Amino acid sequence: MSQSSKLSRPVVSAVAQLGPIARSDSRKVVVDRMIALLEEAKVRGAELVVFPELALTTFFPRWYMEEQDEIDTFFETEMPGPDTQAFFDRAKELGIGFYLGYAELAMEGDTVHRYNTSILVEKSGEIVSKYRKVHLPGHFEHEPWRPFQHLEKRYFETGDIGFQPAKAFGGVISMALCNDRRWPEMYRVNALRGAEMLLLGYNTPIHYPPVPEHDHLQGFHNHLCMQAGAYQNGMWVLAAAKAGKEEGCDLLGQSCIIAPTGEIVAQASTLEDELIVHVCDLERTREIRENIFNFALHREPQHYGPITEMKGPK
Ligand code: CDT
Repeated sequence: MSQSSKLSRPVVSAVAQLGPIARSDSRKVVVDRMIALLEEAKVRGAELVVFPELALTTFFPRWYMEEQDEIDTFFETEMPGPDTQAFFDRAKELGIGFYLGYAELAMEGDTVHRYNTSILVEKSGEIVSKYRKVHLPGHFEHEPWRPFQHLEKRYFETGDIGFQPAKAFGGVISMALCNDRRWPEMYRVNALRGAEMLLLGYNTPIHYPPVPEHDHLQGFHNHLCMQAGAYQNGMWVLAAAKAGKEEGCDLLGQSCIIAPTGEIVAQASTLEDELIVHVCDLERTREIRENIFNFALHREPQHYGPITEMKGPK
């Protein structure tokens, strides 16, 4: 045991994987399922529950839609709003905080913005931070050759907040959404800003139409990038999937909790609504950060210029 591991800052944390959500499912149907998971989390002692990306609806970027009114039915104009207030209320009654992903329609003056968003809510019910997805995957235009679309680039703007960890749950907590987990810069920026735990939700189709020869690697790549991000930055990573066959599209499960050593310490074993729980000691970040990845001692940022100066290779 290292000296630092004698200290303990536990956060009893849960990841709430959701099974498929039908296009016809109302917000109430989904919120009721999520409340059931909150209640299970309470019984199992959790104080923080992580829900998936775009948790309140089916993963709508799989369809090309021309009518903005139709697209906007998948967005929330307020949070909490009439459909989500019951969820906030129940979480507060239970004394549980949560991470929730949803499609956000934000008005700035007369301008409408649409983001793929997550919020972090403390046990008190207060929204302590908001994140808007930075790495939007997929394509802008309708591509009828695909068996399903991935139109995040069309339906959302790139997030304008960046990576801003917040003080919460007795530590420093950051957020990301789905495709962000594949980008090492996301973990490093959050770690440099002091994040000890990263929360993220995802919707990952097993079939990747542009490179189908990688379909059998979806599960491997999912864990590979998050385990590497956890270890190389000495942070906990908690990842919640929307899983299973949703409107004919198979979505990856494998929701998990990863320790700062890169080890998976809990993993979902179904493609349905499922809760996994682990006591995450935030002091365990020190095993890594004071040793192998002691940033202040070992980083050499004078050699990292292209990371921020260049978008791609010249
Ligand atoms: N939602 C999301 O970001 N999904 C992507 C799918 C692969 S890119 C089309 C992901 O990175 O899992």
